[in-house]
Amino acid sequence: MRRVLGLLLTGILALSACAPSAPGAPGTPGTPSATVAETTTAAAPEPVQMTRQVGVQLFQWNWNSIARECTDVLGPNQFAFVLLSPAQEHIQGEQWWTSYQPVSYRIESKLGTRAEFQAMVEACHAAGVKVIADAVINHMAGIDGGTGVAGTAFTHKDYPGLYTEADFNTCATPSGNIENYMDQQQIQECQLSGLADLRTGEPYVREQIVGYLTDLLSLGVDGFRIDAAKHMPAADVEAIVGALDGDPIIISEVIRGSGEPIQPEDYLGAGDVFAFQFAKDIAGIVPGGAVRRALDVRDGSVPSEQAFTFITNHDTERNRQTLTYKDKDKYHLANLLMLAVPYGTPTLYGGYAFTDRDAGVPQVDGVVSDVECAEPRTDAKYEPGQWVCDHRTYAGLAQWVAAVGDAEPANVWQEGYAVAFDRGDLGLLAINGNSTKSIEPVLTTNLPDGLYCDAVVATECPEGQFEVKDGKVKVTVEPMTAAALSVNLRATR
Ligand code: ARE
Ligand code: CA
Repeated sequence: MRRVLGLLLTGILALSACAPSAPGAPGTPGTPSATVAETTTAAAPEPVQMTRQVGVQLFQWNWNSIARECTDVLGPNQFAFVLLSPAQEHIQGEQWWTSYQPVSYRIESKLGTRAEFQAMVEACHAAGVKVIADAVINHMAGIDGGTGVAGTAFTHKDYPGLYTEADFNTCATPSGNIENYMDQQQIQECQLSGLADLRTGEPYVREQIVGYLTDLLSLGVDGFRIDAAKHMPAADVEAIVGALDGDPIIISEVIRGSGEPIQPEDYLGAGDVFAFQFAKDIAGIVPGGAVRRALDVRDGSVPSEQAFTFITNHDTERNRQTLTYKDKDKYHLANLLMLAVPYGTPTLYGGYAFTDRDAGVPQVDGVVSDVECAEPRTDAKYEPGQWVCDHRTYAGLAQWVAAVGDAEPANVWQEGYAVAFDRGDLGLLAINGNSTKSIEPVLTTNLPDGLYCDAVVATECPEGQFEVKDGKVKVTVEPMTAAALSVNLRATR
């Protein structure tokens, strides 16, 4: 999707507030000016056009808060997209996971009203940021019955005006639930944790789902995360997606399980997939420090263009299958590696601190309160419920990724637990996986001569920190972090 996302964005780019980062715009880091021409960078090329690539999952953020984040942070820093939590009506309750128990397809939830949703999409688009909705279409609720947050009364397999018992699968396991992930039929026709399983092969059910997704498209969303895609035959997902207007981004959630009969590759016909194995492999590499290996990590045979990479998501930070904010500098290093390598479309994560796996975010009368980001902490000692806005830490790197685009690694240098490489002649990144020692290599680089700033810590470059001269640059990198140079983050004096 990397390349495609960039192309799809062109329309928005032309219209939107991302113009300040276009070449030659006033105030843009690295914009050539008269003074630059007079100094050593006279021969330097023009700053390159940014191609937005990095996205962020903002878990359990309400629509108003996402609108504000798009305007203030994501748009100005060249983020490509934001991934939402589910928008449809769901069961009542304090837990975060009520979002994943649909009761109707009305766009009214603890995260906001339909009007707020629409306003959020508009704000994000105005900032040049695409909006990916989380589509829960495999199932409805898991509880016996009740009233949804928008007032819809339901029972486990009866949703008035939408689905009746005949629209749900029955299943031969004693519990009616999936008990064996080696059995394709169970995975797709039994209930996932008691969630009423829709007959997604039936025309009527498909029509309702297509109606729900089409409604979200009419509110402007640019694509969908397909929740629990593994639990629907790939052909069903393809048929549903194929019935949608336009060419929305589709990212299927299919967790790679070793030896399982259903794998992410099966869903590439419907669109893209999340690269779970990438996250797990990076989590394996980081503690040992052998960061060079990150350059070779792939998710099975999922091609780069169809892989959405991430370091953690809301499930894996709870079941600890990946690194999380609780892993402090290791988590930081993992995020840096994901952003540094050219494989996949990187998806950062913003959520909240927790000790109880089920604990949701603060609500007032069933409505989630606005996000207030905690001050970033390197010791991860957040109070449960505090918003952890790590994604903001990578604002400079989101711009770095937008600048280097698809350029391949070059001039790869490695020593001990450190690795450095160019991305074409547009950027350079040096990463230090040693937890105690700094590195200070003199690197060979394709970057043009000039004074550069570090995109790991800066979004603007009033004065250069690293000097590239005649294809060489000396960089200093503290333990467990990186230095990132790009042609768009050069000193303007
Ligand atoms: C909650 C309660 C349950 C209760 C249920 C029904 O926790 O005890 O039975 O409600 O009342 C989320 C939460 C669940 C929650 C559910 C509904 O995580 O705890 O259940 O919402 O409220 C599999 C799927 C994968 C799925 C994971 C969780 O393949 O698709 O399980 N991930 C998505 C979302 C989740 C969400 C759902 C799906 C449901 O990201 O957040 O659940 O919409 C191996 C397999 C994997 C398997 C994994 C875990 O690794 O390879 O395929 O993932 O084990 O079982
Ligand atoms: Ca199913």
